[in-house]
Amino acid sequence: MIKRTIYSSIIKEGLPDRGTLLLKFLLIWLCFALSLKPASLHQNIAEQSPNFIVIYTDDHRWDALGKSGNALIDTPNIDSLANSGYYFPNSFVTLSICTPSRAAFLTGRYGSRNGVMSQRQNTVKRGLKSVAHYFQEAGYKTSVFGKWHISNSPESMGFDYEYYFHGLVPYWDVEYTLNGQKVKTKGFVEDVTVEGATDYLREISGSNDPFFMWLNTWAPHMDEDFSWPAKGRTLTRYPTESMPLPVTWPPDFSGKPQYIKSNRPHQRALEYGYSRSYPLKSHIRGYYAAVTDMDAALGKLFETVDQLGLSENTYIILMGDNGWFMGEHGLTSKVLAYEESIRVPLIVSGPKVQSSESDELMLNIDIMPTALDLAGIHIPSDIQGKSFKHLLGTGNTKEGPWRDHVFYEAPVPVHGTQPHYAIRTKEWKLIQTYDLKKPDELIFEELYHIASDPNETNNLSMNPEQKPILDSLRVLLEERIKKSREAASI
Ligand SMILES: [Ca+2]
Repeated sequence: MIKRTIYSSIIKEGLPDRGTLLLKFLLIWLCFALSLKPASLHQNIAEQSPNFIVIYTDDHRWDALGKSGNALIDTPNIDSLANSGYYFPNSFVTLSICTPSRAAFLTGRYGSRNGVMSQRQNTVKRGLKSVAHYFQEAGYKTSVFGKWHISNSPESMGFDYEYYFHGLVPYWDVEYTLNGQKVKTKGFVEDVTVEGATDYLREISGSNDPFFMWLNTWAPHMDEDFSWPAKGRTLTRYPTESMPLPVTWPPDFSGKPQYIKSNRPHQRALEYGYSRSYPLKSHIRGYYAAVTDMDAALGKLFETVDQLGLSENTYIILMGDNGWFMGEHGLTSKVLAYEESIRVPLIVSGPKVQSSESDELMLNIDIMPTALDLAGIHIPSDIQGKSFKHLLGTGNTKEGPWRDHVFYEAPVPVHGTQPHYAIRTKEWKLIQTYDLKKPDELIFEELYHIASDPNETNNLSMNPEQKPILDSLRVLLEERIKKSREAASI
């Protein structure tokens, strides 16, 4: 078009002398350069693909975070991420245990669809692509750091760089695998993981390729000796006597399925000494200290992202893989469908993400479609999670209402649980427990009014006044259970 303008001006005015022609040409070239350079720069920035760092914290319950209102725990770096980004305090996992939660995140699907429903059923179904595959195909550098806990290899799940350890390890001097080679390390596991990730970021920061990084912490999961050997100076910040005891301690098992009393969920807590306050407080102290040490390590990661000038074009998404009972209802561990187990932190920070908070119900399977959506990559139609890009203030705000409930499935007995499922709305929760030997036979129901009873102390399932809400939640839950069972049998 520019060339055509020059040519037509020459035709119109006849052939000028060489000096005039040269001057005219230079003037036109100058106008061309001045008018187009800023536009093309702007275009480059707009077209630049965003980077992603997804942080999966291990056994990190939603309220082990300063931002959640917990005044005792120190998490300044994650709080700062939450304050600069979007915080979702009503976030849940599809199944509250490490291996299935990771498979759900990777595939955007429930365990009944992706094949991973316990530590033993730990292989993602053949042919299912992970979120990393989609980013890899879109030209992204894909990497994974820290804990890996499914039987499929990182490489087979779409990661082209790996620095990981598998499953249960100590907190200190962990052996990692770096792109297929065993590597001995010294120091606190989260410091080592973050150092690996920041070294990698420095290495690739000069590249034009965008990156998708999945960083998995190990803390605050218990170590292989069932303790939390955090740093000494961190432990001193949490005097054992000051640790808070749960509202639901000592436990009252009325209104709860009685098997949890005699099986591992409660028996293991007794082994830890939770019938007395001091051993329980001592565990809470260790857990809090481990969260604080993990937070400090993540602070170094955030600092490096800033130093490398990546902040403006990098989304940081942080989520817990599942929660953890700290004596609530006389329990330890996870899996069961109570809040402490299934509710986790979720934070999204990044380009154009508003500093805000939403009480919408989110799931770990939403991360995959949301990240793909933010990157402008096509979301596969059979993904069960939903993109919440429009909630972040970055795009379409005209989409319809968000989901009004989340479904939870734990059909395979894990750590002494029986098959159970739940529906959680903003106000209510219905849990159905099924017989161990006859998985179709309903043996117990729990209905909690979460809005007025967040500690799930009063089972309203036998209350005639709540029959209408019980019936409507039953319809929802039983429909979801039917679909889950159908998917699992495929
Ligand atoms: Ca976990």
